[in-house]
Amino acid sequence: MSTVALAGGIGAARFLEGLAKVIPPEKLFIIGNTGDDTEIYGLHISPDLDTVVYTLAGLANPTHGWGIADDTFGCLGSLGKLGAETWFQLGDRDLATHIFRTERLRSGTKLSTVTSEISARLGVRCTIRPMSDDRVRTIVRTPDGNLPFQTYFVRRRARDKVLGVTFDGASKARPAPGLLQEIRRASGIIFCPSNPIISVGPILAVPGVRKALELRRCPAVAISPIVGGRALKGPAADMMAGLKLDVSARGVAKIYEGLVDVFVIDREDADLAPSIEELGMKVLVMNTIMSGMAEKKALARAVVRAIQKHSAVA
Ligand code: FO1
Repeated sequence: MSTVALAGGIGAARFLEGLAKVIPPEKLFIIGNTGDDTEIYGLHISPDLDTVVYTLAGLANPTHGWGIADDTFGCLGSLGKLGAETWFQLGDRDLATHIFRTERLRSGTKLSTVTSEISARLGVRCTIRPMSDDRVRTIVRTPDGNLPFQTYFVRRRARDKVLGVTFDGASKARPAPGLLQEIRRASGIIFCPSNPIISVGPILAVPGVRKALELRRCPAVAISPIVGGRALKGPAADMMAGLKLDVSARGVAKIYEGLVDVFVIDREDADLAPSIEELGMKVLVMNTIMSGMAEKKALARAVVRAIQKHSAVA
């Protein structure tokens, strides 16, 4: 039996780094968001999958959280001189991953297989599975029109007002191989501290995933990515405000209503605990700011303990 984790990018990767040190990594099945995948220079980029893989492989750029540490940008510089657009920072070593992935996909290999190949070859012992092998793309509705996620987020620096978010292709996407079975057989389910709208939202939009989580036979624990009304990383707070959602840990808990048994909030938000418990969840209050490995492991240990405790009660 595995622990199944639903993951976006940087926040999830940091948490998973700790988790993979407190449980056997072979028992960790990570479901990754592919809604923010994109095609650049004809290459298939899977930013969230790569962020998780690079982090667990110990290769991630510590400053950005995405990309590879100490990467160089020679290829991007040359592309710029040729007049190509270079708003998406693709490092030379990172490009090798995208070239490898794209070549394998073009030869008919599924994204889930390529992801397993990349992670195994980089020394990652957990399973990292895209939510689907089918194409799903997050589209952000703004006053300037519908923008593909990376255009909204990187090219336009997340400055547009968010009027809505949709997941193009999600309604016809099939869950990746083994994904629903892993959720059904899991000993614990974890919603990583990721953006509930654009990171976990696309995973839940894949037909069958939400239902499997609702029918879970094990405890599910979520960690709030919002602390003190601010996002730990990325545009979650602005997005939630644009969508007229309550920008707080309770707002995140509300999105996960019916899917989660224990909700982890930061000490700073302790006063929200009673109103979150009204949603039918137990609340765990602790430090959720992962400033170093000690904090990552402490948070992971607390989540694992919450799963064990809740399994004993259920
Ligand atoms: N994020 C940025 O803010 N600027 C970039 O130029 C950028 C490049 C990039 C390249 C590869 C990759 O895997 C991720 C990259 N990211 C970049 C991060 C990415 O856009 C976001 O973190 C995720 O899509 C949101 O989870």
